[in-house]
Amino acid sequence: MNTAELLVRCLENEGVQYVFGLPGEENLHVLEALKHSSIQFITTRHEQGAAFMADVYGRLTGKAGVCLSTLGPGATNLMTGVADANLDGAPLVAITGQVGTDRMHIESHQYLDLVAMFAPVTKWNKQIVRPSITPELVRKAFKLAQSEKPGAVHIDLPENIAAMPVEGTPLYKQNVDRTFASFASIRSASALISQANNPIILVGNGAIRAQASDAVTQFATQLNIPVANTFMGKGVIPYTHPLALWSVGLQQRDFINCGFDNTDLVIAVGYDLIEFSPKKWNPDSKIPIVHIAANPAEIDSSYIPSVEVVGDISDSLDEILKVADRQTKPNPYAISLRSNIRSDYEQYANDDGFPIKPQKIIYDLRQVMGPEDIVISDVGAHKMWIARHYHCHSPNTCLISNGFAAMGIAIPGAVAAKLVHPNRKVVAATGDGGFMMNCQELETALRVGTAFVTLIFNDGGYGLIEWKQENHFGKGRSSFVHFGNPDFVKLAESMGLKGYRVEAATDLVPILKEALAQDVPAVIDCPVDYRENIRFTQKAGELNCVV
Ligand SMILES: Cc1ncc(C[n+]2csc(CCOP(=O)(O)OP(=O)(O)O)c2C)c(N)n1
Ligand SMILES: [Mg+2]
Repeated sequence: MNTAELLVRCLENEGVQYVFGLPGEENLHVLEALKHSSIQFITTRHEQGAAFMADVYGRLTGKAGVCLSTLGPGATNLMTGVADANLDGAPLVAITGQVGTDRMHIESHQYLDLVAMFAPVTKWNKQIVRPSITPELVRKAFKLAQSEKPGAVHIDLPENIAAMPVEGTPLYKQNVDRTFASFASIRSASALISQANNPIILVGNGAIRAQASDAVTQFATQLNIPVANTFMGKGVIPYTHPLALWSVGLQQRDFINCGFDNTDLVIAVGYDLIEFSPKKWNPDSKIPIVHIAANPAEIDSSYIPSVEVVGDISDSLDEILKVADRQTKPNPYAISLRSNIRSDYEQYANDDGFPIKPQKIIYDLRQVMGPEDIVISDVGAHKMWIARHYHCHSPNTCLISNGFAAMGIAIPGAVAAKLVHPNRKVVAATGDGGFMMNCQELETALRVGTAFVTLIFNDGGYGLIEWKQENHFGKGRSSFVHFGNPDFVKLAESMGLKGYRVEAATDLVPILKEALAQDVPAVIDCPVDYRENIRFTQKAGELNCVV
């Protein structure tokens, strides 16, 4: 056995199903070992695609997604997806090839110090400097990647070490016990929650990672406290629940911000500050906070919890419920807020404007998707609209990158989602800019048999940036954001995919239905009316929170 084979045995021991990657001369031994393993290697068309696939696989399963590249240029290409996983709290293990240890000290073809390069975008990373350390190193990599808060780790394997003979077996995987919050913190939290007149629950991706959505729903229902979720907390409570206030986190104010203006206690559950700065909802640091999470609170001058309940989230919520004593009358303000948010959403149901308003595109998308089907959003103006208008029945059914927020994640992410859930419908919702960053992975999708739909919000530009420029400098005063597009239908067809073009608002639902029924990946070119962006800014500016 050589080191590469031992590495692959260790990956099998970790339960790895897929390695996403792109071959190179420096990882021949690893590829050879993978060929003789139970692991399926998914060859991608760009290393970034491989990393995004591993990223979304990790987010959906809680198990580290694994991606692989060669040294130098392969590794630099991999980095964006690795960074995305790290800042989004998705468990990921990146493996790079490397020159032999005999030529790292001199100027060497394609050599970059990859341990130094990946250090800022990972939780931990190391080079395999000796064959015999492989089992410990791999076990440590997976343990760190998958433990709270999950993220990316990186293993660098020099080619001469990969080929060296070695003896060894993978390490036993210990079960990590859940940790529970102290009674003192449960009691203090219960007292604050019992006394508050107008509390609001703010849920983040930590609650999704901890699979605490049933506990959150029960907690909110029993204590009658409204729930807002961050973009990455979607589905934690069904959007149809009478206490669901849907998503919060836009840069500008929205109805939901009125809820935070009028609260006297925020109960933050699995809330990651990276997504939505507390400065946006607690600028004067006056709102008392109860922090309920697996880890202690991050430091932020606007986030100084009165009490930190640190431990298993579901257990903490159940324990607080046993002690908390609140009158169970629904809060009339929260109810009226919900009704405003809902009617704003419903008003686009029959909008027939063309190009189609983003609110209507998303309304229609929700109509054709089942409760467990999955939308992967890319990054841009469409993401903001998806965050605001696409609502979920259950967790991990609308994935948004809101920690690193890298464009180009949707198509590779959809490949991973379809591999994890082959029986669910999957839609990659993307801007035309993000589409052109990783559309090459549609060939991967066709080859590996992941038939999902790519829905392009076509505005001929970097819409979100145009929106920001107009917010900043005034209407019509944007620069460097427009571009031309290929014929997306022909592009899809040239790749052996199905292509559709939306030509009227009423086309979208039938096209979506037909596209979702295909057994090959399908691409829908949907013109979008982004005049709604600046209209929304104006409306939000006029927002008056009446209590
Ligand atoms: C890789 C990367 N590059 C640049 C950005 C900055 N950025 C955020 S949104 C955006 C525009 C996105 O354009 P498009 O994909 O067409 O979506 P739209 O905003 O038009 O809906 C840009 C350039 C980013 N987030 N990620
Ligand atoms: Mg665009």
